[in-house]
Amino acid sequence: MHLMNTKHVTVTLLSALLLGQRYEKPSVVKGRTDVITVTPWLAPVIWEGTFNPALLDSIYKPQNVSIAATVFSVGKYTKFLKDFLETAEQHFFVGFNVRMYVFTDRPEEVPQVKMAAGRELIVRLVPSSNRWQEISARRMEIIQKLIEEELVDQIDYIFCLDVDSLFHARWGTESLGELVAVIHPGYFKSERRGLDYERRPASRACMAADEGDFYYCGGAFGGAVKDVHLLAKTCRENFEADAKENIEAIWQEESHLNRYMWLNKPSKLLSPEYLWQDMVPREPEIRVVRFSGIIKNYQDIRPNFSE
Ligand code: UD2
Repeated sequence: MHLMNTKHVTVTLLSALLLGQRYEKPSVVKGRTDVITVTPWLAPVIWEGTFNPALLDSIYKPQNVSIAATVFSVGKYTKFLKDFLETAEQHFFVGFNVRMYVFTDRPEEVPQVKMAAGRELIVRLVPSSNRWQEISARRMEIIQKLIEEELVDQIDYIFCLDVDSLFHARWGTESLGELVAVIHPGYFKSERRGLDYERRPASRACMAADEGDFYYCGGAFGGAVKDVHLLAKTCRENFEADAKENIEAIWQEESHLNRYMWLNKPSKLLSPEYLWQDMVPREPEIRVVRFSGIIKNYQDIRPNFSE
């Protein structure tokens, strides 16, 4: 962390000062009116048109923030890595210190991707599994350990991302916050009863009919490393306690994450621009797709398709 040289910091501070004089004055009456930009607990919701990227970067640059990202690529999912990593280089925190962690059981299949200065690709071996549900859910345990063993006190923020996805446009400093959740593209206009939470009281992920703010993605979440550590640890413990009682939440760790975010409100929400799904038709509120899940043939890539 804080690796930038003095010349870089000076240039950055100068550009921040210049920018301070140049950008358009914010209006108190103009802005997005087709979507909410703040939640009832006063967390901002980030959409295109709600922020000035250059201004935000000029605020964060002098702080020399560092960002880790985790991506799991187990079994046949290694085939998604090249496009994921190459597009991350084009759009994900460009110009900032980034550590990209790839967790895989097939390190020999990790492509060589040229990383820009200040950005590092780190490959870690994880066991394979013949259940996709386990691969997906076990991410919480690995993220918890990663933070404990090497990120805490070294890295400021972390984002945990699905690999079968591509970046198409900027994902940057506007997304930084203590606890950050992405509103799921499949449910962003749904009523409570339409949100696909775990509903069985036997599970620790259970949400009652009168609970829930939004349905959040398991495929992208993040925040300050300490906050994400608590989230990962809690979801892992609840998932494991459920498993001991032979219950697995409907959407594994995503269901537990949703329960966690209900009890511990995210401090920043990212609109579905930050994890769209290519198979979902675009909605008028989505002016930019920044990151999206590609259409995949589950039968070809999952170790256990039929379950
Ligand atoms: C959703 C969520 C996902 C997870 C899952 C429920 C989104 C966009 N995706 O996606 O995050 O919550 O539901 O468990 O919110 N993986 C492998 N190898 C495998 C299987 C999975 O590496 O054999 C990893 C990989 O990083 C993948 C992720 O786990 O992106 C999630 O698995 P998925 O994409 O198959 O799950 P999906 O599409 O149901």
